Amino acid sequence: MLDQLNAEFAIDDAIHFEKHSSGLIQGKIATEVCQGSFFLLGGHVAEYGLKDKRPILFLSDEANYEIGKAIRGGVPICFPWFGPHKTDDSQPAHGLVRTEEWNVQSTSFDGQSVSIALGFQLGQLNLNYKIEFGPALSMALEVANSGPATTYELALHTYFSVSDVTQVQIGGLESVDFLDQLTGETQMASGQPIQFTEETDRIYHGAVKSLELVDPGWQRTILVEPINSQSTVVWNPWVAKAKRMPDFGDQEYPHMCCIETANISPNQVALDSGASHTTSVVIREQT
Ligand code: TA6
Repeated sequence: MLDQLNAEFAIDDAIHFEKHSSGLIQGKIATEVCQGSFFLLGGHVAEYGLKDKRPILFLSDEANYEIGKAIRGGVPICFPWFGPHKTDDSQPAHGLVRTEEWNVQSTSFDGQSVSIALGFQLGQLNLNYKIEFGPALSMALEVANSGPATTYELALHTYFSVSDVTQVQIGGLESVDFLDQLTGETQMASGQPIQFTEETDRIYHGAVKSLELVDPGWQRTILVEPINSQSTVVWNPWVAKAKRMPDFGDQEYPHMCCIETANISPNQVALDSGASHTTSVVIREQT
């Protein structure tokens, strides 16, 4: 399979496929502007950073790499539901597609950016995932419905690498109300940038044009531009939850936070028969 993938989709030194130490197939990207990688498992973007600069995405040293399990870090895809299943607790958290192998549909290279299209068919829903590794990381997940009208939730569950989570600020959500997932209560807009002082697990409901993750420790700002997203999730597990996650180091929580581009109930996506919807995000280091 690896030889066939490289024969069909590898491009010079820009993108090729290799077997990860776990045996999973990994796409590796290296260009004049950036480096990155993704796994066929879960259509999972795992790494991204500008050339010769710190990684922008976080990847746990304790992550699992096996079919049937989600990789801890990078950008897991939560679909067709977010979080626990609403009615059937025998179902896995965050849906059915982040633990299955996706297929490669196309690759291209324009001299600066590498574009990859991955696909997954989940019943009547055809997922077409366009990823671009370049001066920015852009991810666009189109869902096309070939069956009766239906609804779904989706999250591009992006893990960001930070110097010290107690020092960072997230701007852009100051005027948006949020559901505190830890208490189940809806909180009014804070009017302030988000800072982390404890376990934080919030779903902000409302479209935003752009967010900024300001990291004074590494003197950088990461810009996050959601498109067709009505929900944003902000998460850090902090001390106790970090200890409860076997695929996450106890001392990793200070070095990450999640800003997730999503459409989550009551902002789930409703798709008529024959319709499609694309949820996208563009992530770039501010220069
Ligand atoms: O996005 C935040 C969240 O829903 C948290 O509640 C936490 O469970 C996190 O996702 C990770 O979930 P996972 O199933 O990947 O361990």
